[in-house]
Amino acid sequence: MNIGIVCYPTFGGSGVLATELGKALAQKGHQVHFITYQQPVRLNGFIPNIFYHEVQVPTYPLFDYPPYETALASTMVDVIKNNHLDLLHVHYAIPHASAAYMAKQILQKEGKNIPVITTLHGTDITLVGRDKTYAPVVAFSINQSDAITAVSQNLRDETFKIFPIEKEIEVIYNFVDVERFSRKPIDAFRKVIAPHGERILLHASNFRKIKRVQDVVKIFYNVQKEVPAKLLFVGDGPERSTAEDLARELGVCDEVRFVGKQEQMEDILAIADLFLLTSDYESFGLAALEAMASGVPVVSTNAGGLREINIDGVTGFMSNIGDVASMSRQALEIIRKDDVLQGFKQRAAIHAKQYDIHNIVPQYEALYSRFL
Ligand code: GMT
Repeated sequence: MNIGIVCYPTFGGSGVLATELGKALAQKGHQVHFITYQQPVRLNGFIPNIFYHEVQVPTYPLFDYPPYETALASTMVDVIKNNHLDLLHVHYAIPHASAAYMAKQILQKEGKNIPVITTLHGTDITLVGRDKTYAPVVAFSINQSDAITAVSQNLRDETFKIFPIEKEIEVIYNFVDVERFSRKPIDAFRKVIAPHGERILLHASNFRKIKRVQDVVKIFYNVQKEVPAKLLFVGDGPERSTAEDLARELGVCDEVRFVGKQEQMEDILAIADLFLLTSDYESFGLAALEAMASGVPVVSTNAGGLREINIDGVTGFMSNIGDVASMSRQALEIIRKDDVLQGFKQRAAIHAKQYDIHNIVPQYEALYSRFL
């Protein structure tokens, strides 16, 4: 098949998932065309049947806001026509679903039908998408898609609650390349972070408000009082300085390290003992799944789709949003004793296998086949 993928090229989960999907499809022999404004972060190295088309957004003195959506729709039309694409798979509804609708209409006038599949990822529905500045366009363009998928049952249900959706939404869970994330820890790296064998706690995100990174610092503060530990923060974003300030205020900033945005998550996860995800909402929590695939148990909130992937008492624990005391107790229960920690690690790794790339990618291929 000849597939167009539209996504955000950044470190966010939707872009990561879309890029990994494209790479997996290319490995299976499909031609994949990425259409976005920047080379996706996980699209590294040369793969012969992957093509990258950059959306150029020319500026003009009249434009206070250069019209990206128009440039994207025009690029879609160009790429679809010149590369004979069979279908377009857009990730994250805003503005990808409406740009795809526009491209579809333009091509229809020229006698070409291009099926559009929209995958909903989370905040495009539950946070940004429902805002009245976007909602009518989001609802309309989702309804115009030939197929709609959501990355968890929770997100599917939320979408039906928030928007008057007229079509079925299929759940295709996010996936992880289990083999890639089953790395052995690099001892030298572990020693740099935890020179005295301290437990390593980890949080990775875009540091937006919804992630409640202050809760991560508070949990770590409680944990390190009882068990020697270090905290690694991966990623960057608006709340990073809040987390730094709090770590300083609580006197733990020497035990906390911010390593910024990282591409080699598998090497970092390989040295971690516990992943913390304290979000107000996660449609899925891809970062938590990558942690589990690396054999790292997860202490998280029970928000949104996290209930579907983190199994309480098996792969980690869950608590109500903001219940720092409970999450601190749970973290300690997991990391205090070696044998308990090993049990959680093993079960997390086993559980992640059901979301392996080899199980999920064929579900997308089956969906695509329906439109050919
Ligand atoms: O977590 C974010 O804020 C980034 C966001 C994105 O669109 O990149 O992530 C969303 O999509 C991921 C991939 O499907 C999910 O794993 C995340 O749970 C989801 N984030 C939220 O729902 C807040």
